[in-house]
Amino acid sequence: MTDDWKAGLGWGDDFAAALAPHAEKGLEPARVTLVYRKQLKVLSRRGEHWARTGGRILHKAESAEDHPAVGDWVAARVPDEGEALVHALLPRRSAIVRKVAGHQHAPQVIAANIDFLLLVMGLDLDFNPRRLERYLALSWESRAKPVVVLNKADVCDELEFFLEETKAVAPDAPIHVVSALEGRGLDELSQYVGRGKTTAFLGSSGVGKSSLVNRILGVELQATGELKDDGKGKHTTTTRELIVLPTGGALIDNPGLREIQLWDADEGLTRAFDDIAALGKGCRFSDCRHQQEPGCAVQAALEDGTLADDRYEAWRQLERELAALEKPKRGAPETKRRDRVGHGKRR
Ligand SMILES: Nc1nc2c(ncn2[C@@H]2O[C@H](COP(=O)(O)OP(=O)(O)O)[C@@H](O)[C@H]2O)c(=O)[nH]1
Ligand SMILES: [Mg+2]
Ligand SMILES: [Zn+2]
Repeated sequence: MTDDWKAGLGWGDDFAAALAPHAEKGLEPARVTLVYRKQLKVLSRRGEHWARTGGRILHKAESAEDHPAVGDWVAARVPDEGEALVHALLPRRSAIVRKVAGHQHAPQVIAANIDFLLLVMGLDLDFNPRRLERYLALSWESRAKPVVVLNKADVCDELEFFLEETKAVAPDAPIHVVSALEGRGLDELSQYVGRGKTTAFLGSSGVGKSSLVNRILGVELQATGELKDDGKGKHTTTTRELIVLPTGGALIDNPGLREIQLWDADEGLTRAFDDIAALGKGCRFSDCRHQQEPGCAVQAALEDGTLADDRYEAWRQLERELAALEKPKRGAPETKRRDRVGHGKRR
């Protein structure tokens, strides 16, 4: 492979600068395509092959966030054959982080260096503005650009209604109404996929993520499924893998995450609910929590109907979730709040 493989995957000056000190020691750039416990698959000048996380990373890691995740660019020792050894993570342009599933109190990086996060909802029973708010908070926090995709337009008689509902929840993100089945609106999506870009598809199982991927690429790359009675797709994508496109660029057809629990997403929440944030500027107290405080502009907006009750309740719910994360339970390991994405120049 020529050096071109990196550019096709979004390599840029930021990563080159971060790699420089490692390159002096003979390390090379590679991109993580798959994580399976301590075993990694990476893409390097050699193509795709196995790699291991080096001891230095494991020892220095303060949390799981410091371990390689799918999409990470790393500095690695790459032998001509056999396993590579990953020595360092290059600062991330973006990181999608959620709370690990279950009771454990810890962050988990779902994917790194994603440029566009396509938030897919079905215009059938799947449509749920509350879930979209959660996705948006996750996206804004991650620094990946959210794009709302309303799929299955072919089964929907009330497109205008759903579009208005979506705009109310996602005023700052582009919204596309598409049908993977009929091929409608797919041209609009191709701007987010391709050479130099990394794209992730997020959405419940059965909303048509794999169908969209296949239609956009024009090849049957991913298995798709008929809906079962419970509304779930049959062939659910189970591994989170960075798929390198023949045209350059990469994508992740995410498994349907059953539930997204936010982690440390204060900024993302503020951005996802910027209507409430804007109202809050008019509150009498600057630390107003918009509950019972006198002179609360948010409560006033609720009363005169400019702010919808369910929107306010959704914000409260997510805010409570984040507040609960701030106070680890007694005995839980200390987790530090800190900046997890690099501040390199964004493209
Ligand atoms: N009517 C309709 N069905 C679709 C559309 N896109 C996908 N489907 C169907 O929805 C089911 C789940 O699709 P799939 O791509 O596997 O969803 P995924 O779980 O999100 O990857 C399959 O039976 C698809 O044929 C669409 O635009 N319209
Ligand atoms: Mg799928
Ligand atoms: Zn207030």
